[in-house]
Amino acid sequence: MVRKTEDWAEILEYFISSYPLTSYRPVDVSIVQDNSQEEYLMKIILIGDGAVGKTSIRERYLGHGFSSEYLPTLGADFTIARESIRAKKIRFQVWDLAGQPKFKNVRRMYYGGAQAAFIVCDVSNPDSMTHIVKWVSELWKQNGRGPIPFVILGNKIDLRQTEEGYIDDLSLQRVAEGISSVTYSNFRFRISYLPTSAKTGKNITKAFQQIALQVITHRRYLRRYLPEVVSVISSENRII
Ligand SMILES: Nc1nc2c(ncn2[C@@H]2O[C@H](COP(=O)(O)OP(=O)(O)OP(=O)(O)O)[C@@H](O)[C@H]2O)c(=O)[nH]1
Ligand SMILES: [Mg+2]
Repeated sequence: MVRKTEDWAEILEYFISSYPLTSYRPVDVSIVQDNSQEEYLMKIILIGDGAVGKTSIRERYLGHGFSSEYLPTLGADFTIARESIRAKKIRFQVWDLAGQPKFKNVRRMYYGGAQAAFIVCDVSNPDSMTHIVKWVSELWKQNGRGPIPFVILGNKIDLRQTEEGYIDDLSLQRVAEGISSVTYSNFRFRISYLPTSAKTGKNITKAFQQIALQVITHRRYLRRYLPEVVSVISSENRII
């Protein structure tokens, strides 16, 4: 049976009680900018339950195609990827974390300094959606900066043609909107949702472009309203 998303009121309460506005003081939200090339470095992490397709999304994004074999990530994998968006050059540090519960302790080591995350669920696995809140909590607790933006990806949409019991886009859209109403009023960033398929490539590039925009917009806001928490570091590691 597909579990629906009626419990979001409860989950949103949890967000508010865990992170009241007054508690929001990230230590640093720097983006490293290499002046000569005007390149922004962003640390992005991929999280979500085991087997939802995080590694497949990363591989597809890097142009490495798709494999139907499941090789669980052990701990974390790291790659660099370049993106260009609105005349800005972005260099992503993409950290693909292991989703299996047994890697929880190892995983914690890789959150530090992340600017944003993809929280991936598998539209054919309703549990992966109900676990979104668990991942948000881990993300915000472990990254060292407090509440940071994320994009929810509903992956494996290609399976919808062949399987029953999938999660529909509207449910995930509602989850993102529900969380957004809280994050926007408290922290001035919104959460977005995108349906993806690592198998067909649907929305994979768009997802990375969207997350870059989210980081840039959030940083702009913080720079204006909380300038003490924002720094831009040049390629020589000088704060500029
Ligand atoms: N049909 C379909 N299968 C997918 C898609 N993405 C991933 N898969 C399959 O799902 C399985 C798990 O994919 P992975 O990318 O290894 O999952 P993961 O989230 O990295 O898993 P962990 O590393 O254990 O956390 C593999 O068999 C993939 O081929 C997709 O978009 N469509
Ligand atoms: Mg993996």
